Order: sequence, then structure tokens, then C-alpha cells
Amino acid sequence: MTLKPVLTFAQLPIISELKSEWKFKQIDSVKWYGAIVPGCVHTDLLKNKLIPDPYYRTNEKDLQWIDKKKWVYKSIFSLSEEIMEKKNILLSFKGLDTYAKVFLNNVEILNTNNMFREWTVECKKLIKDENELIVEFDSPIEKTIPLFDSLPFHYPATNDQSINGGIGDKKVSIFTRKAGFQYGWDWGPRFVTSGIWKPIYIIAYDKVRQTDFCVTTNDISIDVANLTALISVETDTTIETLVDIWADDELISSTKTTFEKGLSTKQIAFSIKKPRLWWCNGLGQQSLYTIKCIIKKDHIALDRKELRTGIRTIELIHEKDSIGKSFYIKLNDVPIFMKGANYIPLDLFPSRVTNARYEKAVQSAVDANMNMLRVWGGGIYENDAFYNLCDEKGILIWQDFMFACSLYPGDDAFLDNVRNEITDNVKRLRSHPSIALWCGNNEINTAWYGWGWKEMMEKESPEIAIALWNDYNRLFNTVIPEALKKLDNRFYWPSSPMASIDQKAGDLSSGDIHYWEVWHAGKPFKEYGNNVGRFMSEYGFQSFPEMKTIEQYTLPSDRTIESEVMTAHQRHPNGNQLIKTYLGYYYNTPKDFDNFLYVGQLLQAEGIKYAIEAHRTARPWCMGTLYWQLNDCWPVASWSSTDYYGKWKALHYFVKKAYSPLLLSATIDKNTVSVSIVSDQLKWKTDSIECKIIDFDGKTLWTITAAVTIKPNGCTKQFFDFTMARLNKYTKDYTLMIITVKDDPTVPPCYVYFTEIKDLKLLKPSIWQSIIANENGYSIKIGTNVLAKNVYLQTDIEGFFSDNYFDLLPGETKTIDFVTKAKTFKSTSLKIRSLVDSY
Ligand code: BMA
Repeated sequence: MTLKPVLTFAQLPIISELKSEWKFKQIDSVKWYGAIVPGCVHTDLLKNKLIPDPYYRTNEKDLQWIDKKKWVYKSIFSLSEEIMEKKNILLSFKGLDTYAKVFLNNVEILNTNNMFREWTVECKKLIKDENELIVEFDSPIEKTIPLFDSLPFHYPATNDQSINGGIGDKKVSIFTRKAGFQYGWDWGPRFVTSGIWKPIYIIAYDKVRQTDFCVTTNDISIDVANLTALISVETDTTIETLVDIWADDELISSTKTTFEKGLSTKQIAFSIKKPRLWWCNGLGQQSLYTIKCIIKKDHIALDRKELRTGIRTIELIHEKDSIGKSFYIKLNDVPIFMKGANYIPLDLFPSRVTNARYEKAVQSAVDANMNMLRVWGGGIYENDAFYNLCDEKGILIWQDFMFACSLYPGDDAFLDNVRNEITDNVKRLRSHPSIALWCGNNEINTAWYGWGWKEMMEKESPEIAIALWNDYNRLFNTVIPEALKKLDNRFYWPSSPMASIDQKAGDLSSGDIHYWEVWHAGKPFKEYGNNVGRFMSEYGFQSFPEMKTIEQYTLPSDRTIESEVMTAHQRHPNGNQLIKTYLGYYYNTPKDFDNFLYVGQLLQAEGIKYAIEAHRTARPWCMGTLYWQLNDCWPVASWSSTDYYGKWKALHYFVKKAYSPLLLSATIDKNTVSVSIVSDQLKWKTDSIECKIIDFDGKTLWTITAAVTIKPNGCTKQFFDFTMARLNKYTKDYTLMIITVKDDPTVPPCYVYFTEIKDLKLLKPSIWQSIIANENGYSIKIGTNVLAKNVYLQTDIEGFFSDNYFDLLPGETKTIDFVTKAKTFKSTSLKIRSLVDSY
């Protein structure tokens, strides 16, 4: 009997996070304080009670000194014997923010200038039994002011709030490869951080280490998926190996592979039989495979890496058609309508975002029937945890590179820095099935052609304008796509929005659109319907967060719209005025601040709902809608649908319905109702549609039913003539039309009112309620005698209402879950109001 030789893993490289204790101080002070790594100066100052909560009231104003100072972090650490014995010991810094000098045992080992890059340094010769690691941070502001001062012109950087930072018009953000939003944005405060914002790892190995491993799907059939693994290895001698690829627990291939001395990359093709495909939310499973790569020689495993990926193909179809130029996603060969939102970092201080907060944000997207988020270019390349969640939950990612609303330098050093940034991040992210496309920047192309930047710079000097636009082109049309192409073959879109790759500003027949005339230009909501492009990648409307959130950053005396504190948490110069103006179009003036918050949220929700329905019902002309914005990075009035604490605004409840897999949407033209039945499902469905008119007392005035065959992945139209309803006999301000899919209660009903909301003759409803405990909290049953418009449930008890801000019909009973950990929940803790109570 021959024994099968056993594979030994004793020689594997060791990778471990450096988990030592850290201290920090301002560079020229003597006293050290405890620090948290990963973290940043602001959060460390807060932890040590050296500053107050940066988000509270107007504290932001008093904390602007922090970014003008130099800071230093220090740690003493020792390594295990096992690590010390290895021939190579590396320190790998996953993120240093931003201008850092790193000293190991008094020797400078690294000098950095890009928050988004990773840095790995060979340290074997410097490592001792006990080691001192010092990281000195230069001020990102002071460091770049000389650059700003040395130029004969100023780079446009619309959102950089330099004045709030106390440095006048010196918009220095563009010089530093650092999250743009930390310099202030029209929904964010200004805190320009420094710190070790991502973990540090020790990598120790003898001869061979795998530096990179990624897997891509090439093609798929029912029987087989063909994939390629890319394996990069660093070795001190040329070495012949056997590379094993495993999918889950099955050995898929074993391939003889030679890695040359130094760093080399090899490709190994492999297949998986009867593949389980990865689908986005709403269309199927998010099947994931753990793919493992073991490099071995003579039954010794030299290194192993594993990743989790999904088998799927993804394309962005941007080609000429009868309208102009399309812009849509094909997943596993199926054209898919994208429903989602723009995503900004969950905190101004990203290192303090926990996995639970990522989970809550991504789950909120899933729960609202989304299938895409756009990671917007003024923030950060998100953490692995975020993309893992998107892989697991089926949220496709439109990934911007981190450039937004500014022009950037074009010197070789800057371009080189960006090249490395792209390489680091694409390598880190490319195996995620959730990533659908890469985009060069946010709104720079449209700013140049559409916002007057071109003319503004030409006025300054035609030569400078030409030079700046050449720099733009070099960065977004050469440097970035070239660096990307070496690593990944997903679609690259140089700037959002754009009509097409040939640099023109957006138009409705081609490419993607940011439509902002509702809001910025004060146009009415119905304009959303007249401005539907091929892919609506941005549009939005502001609201304030709910009272409980406002209580977190205000004193009772601050709680008026225009107070100093509320104004500090409203960063759009006309935000409040615009909200008030729009409120006046559609709603009665709310009687107090509390009701202003409630009605303001309804206003936002109705506006965006209208836009989403216009976009979805226009398919296949339009094939995507991403409203601005999913979330906040601090407590603020903004365009978000969930606030800083993850609380759903009215908008998020409305979005959940507007993004429902089957959507009913109706428009009325004289005596014809035109119902659009939008289906994202991939199967035909037959059902019947009921359309009825009731009055606010609950009397049915007219009803009609029609059988329909609902087209899969498309929009089916059904028309009803309601001349016979003789609506004029009744009062239009006292009736509503209800459209439902008869045998499918999961489809949200569509309610159509015949006048503006403010003209409705609402009665004061008597709303009854009963509460019983269930396994996740409580279930609340409510009902009403007359129409209760936009019923809003509120409580001081921490928890989540499964539905809110809904219209409750006369005689209707509705059950809402209140998910909470609270042991008791009495009816006296529940406050219920409806629109009629707001004015
Ligand atoms: C969009 C975004 C952001 C901005 C938002 C609201 O254009 O790209 O730059 O915060 O509008 O104004």
C-alpha cells in the first residue's frame, strides 16, 4: 500500500494585522495620548475628550485648527519568533491619510501622499526584538497652500469650503489625493483628517509569496463557466510549481507553472461545471464561490490565497440605436433596469464605520428593492466589508474613481500617483461580482461644457484653458483607462454624466444624465417626466431628518429652520428657501417646526417617487434610475433617503414601493386613465387590474376590472375610460382613484388624486390601533373611518416601522411591524398623525 503524500503548510507566509498599542500627539507638544488605529486625529481627540463632538451644534467651526497642525503617532511592538525567523518581513500599510512619513526604529521607511494607496515596505534589516514605529502627518492644508499660492490661476473646486476652513478662497483640495468630501460638500461638514485610517499588516515569508490573486468569468453556458485566475508571485529564484485551483471544496485544476525570479503574473484557465450564477437583488440567487489557489512544490504549500466571487457576465451596452446611444446593463445576457441610489461615505470619519453600519446601509438598499448603488467620486473607495455585503445581497456597484466637481493637476508626479491609486484599488476590488462598471469622475465633463467652466477658464487665459482641458483628457481618457485596462475589462465611462465617449455634454437620447432642474432651478416635479434620459444617474430633492435625529445635534432653542445651528447643518446655500418654495406649491403651510419636518419629508418623497415612476415607465428608452442620495455622513438636511443614523425618511418608504418588482403607475388625461405596469420579473404574468374611484368617506363611486398579460422585463400599458364615473358629479378634491393588481397583494396599490395635495378636502380621521407582541417586536394594527393621508407613526422607543407615511383608506385595516428590542410597547408610546394634522 502506498501512502498519499501529505501537503504541508508549514512554509506559508505569515500575514497578521499589527495590533499594538498606539499613542498620538500634536508634533510639537510633549504629552502623548492613547490612539486607536485604524482611526484619525479627529476621532482620537474626541476619544480623549480633547475636543467636543464635531457633529454637535456648531462645533465644526471651532475645530478647524486641527487640519492646520502636524500630528504624530507612535507604537512599540515586537514580533513572534516565527515571524522573526522568516527571511523577509514586510510592513503593509493599507491606508495612510495622507502626507505621512513613517519611521521604523528611527529610520525613515516611507513617505506617502495618497490616502487611497496601499504601501508595502521591506523591513527585515530594521526589525529588532522591540520596535518603534512612528508615523508623522503633515497638515494637508499647510502642505498645499504654497502650491495654491504659486499658481497664476485657480483650479475650480466648487464644493471645497475653504472659507469655512479659515483659509479664504484657497481651495487646496485638488492637490491632494484624499477624499474630496472631507473639505466640505453641499451636504457635509469640513473636517480634513489625518491618520492611519486602515490597518497595518506584517507579512513574513521565506522565498515565495503570492502578491495578488483574482478571478474573472469569461463565458457561461448552462453546462459550464469558463474562468481565468490571475496569480502574481514574488520569488527570490525562478521556481517550478504546481498551482491548485479549488472551487468551494472541489479541486478544479492542478497546473504546472513556472514563476520567474522577481515578480511575475501567470494566468490559469479553469472551468466550473453546472455553474450557479450570481444575480442581482430581485432576479435570483447571489451564488458565491470560494476560490482557492494553492501554490505548491514537492508537497509543500508555498502560499495560498482565497477569495469569494460570483459567476456572472456583466456588460454595459453603450451603442447606437434608433434613439441615440443606449446605456444599460446586461447581466448574464439579460438587459436589466437599474434601480438604486447614489452612495456617499457613511461617516465623515470613515475609519469609525463599523460592519454593522455597512450592513444596515446595504440592507436598506436591498429592502427598498434596489439593485444598484453608485459609489460616488467625492468620497472613498469603500472598504472590503461594503463590497462583500453588496456581493452577498445582490447590489451592483457603479464605481466612480475618486474625482468630483474639480479640475486636477496634470503633472507627471500627480498622474503617476493616480496610476498607482487606480492599480491598488482595481486589484483590490476586481474579483467582486457586484462591481458593474468603473467611472472616471463625477460631473467634471459636464462642468466644463455645461456649467461654464470652459468659458470661465478661457476668460482667465485661453492657454490655461487649453492646458487644463488637456490635463483633464490625459487623466481621464488616457492615464486612468490605460491603468485600468491592464487589470480589468469592465466598461469604463470617463465621467458621469456624459452623452457619449466623445466628450459632449449630456443629452436625453444618449448616455447618462444628472437631472437637477427640479431642485436647483426650482422647476416643478412634473418636469421629471419631461426629462427622461437613457440612464438617470442623479436627480434629487432635499429634506430634513426626523426630530429624533435633530435632537442629537441641537438644543431645544435651536429647533427652528433658520437658527444658527440648523443652518450649520444645511449646507446648500438655498436649501431652506427651495424647500419652502416647493412646500408652498404642493402643501399647506405646516403649523410648526415638527410638522415642517414631517411635511418636508413627504414633499421630497412625492417628488422622487414621481421621478422614479417617470423613469421606470419609460423603459426601454430609459434603463436606470439612481436618485441622489442614499445616506448621510453626519446629521444634516440633505437629499438623502436615510439619515446619518440609518433612519428611513418618508422617501425611503416611498422608494421601496416605487422600486417594487411590479410597479403600477398611472396618469390621467381627461377621462382616460393610462396605467403602466412595469415588471422587472423575467416571466410573463396574467392577472387583472382593478381601477376604482372612492370618496374620502369610503363610498365606491365607480369600478372597472380588466384582464392583463404583463410583459416580463418591460412595461405594459392598460387604458381605462372613466367617462362613466362622471367624476364631475362628485368633488375632485374629495375622491381618489385606486389601482390594484387583483390577485397579487404584494404589488403596492397606486393611488391617484385629482387635485394638488394642498387642495384636498381632508377630514380629521379617527384612527384606531391595537398592538400585539410578535417575535421581532410588535405588530400594530390600525384602521380609520375616513381617508387618512400619509399616516405617520412615531415613538421614542428605538425601533423600525415596516411601513410609514402611507395613505390609509376608509375602512381599511393595515398591519405594520415595529421591529424593536424593547420589552414593552404600549399604545401610549405610539404617536400617530396624518397630513390633516400638519396645518
Ligand atoms: C450632485 C452630486 C454632488 C452634490 C449633489 C447635490 O451633482 O454629484 O456633487 O452633492 O449633486 O447638489
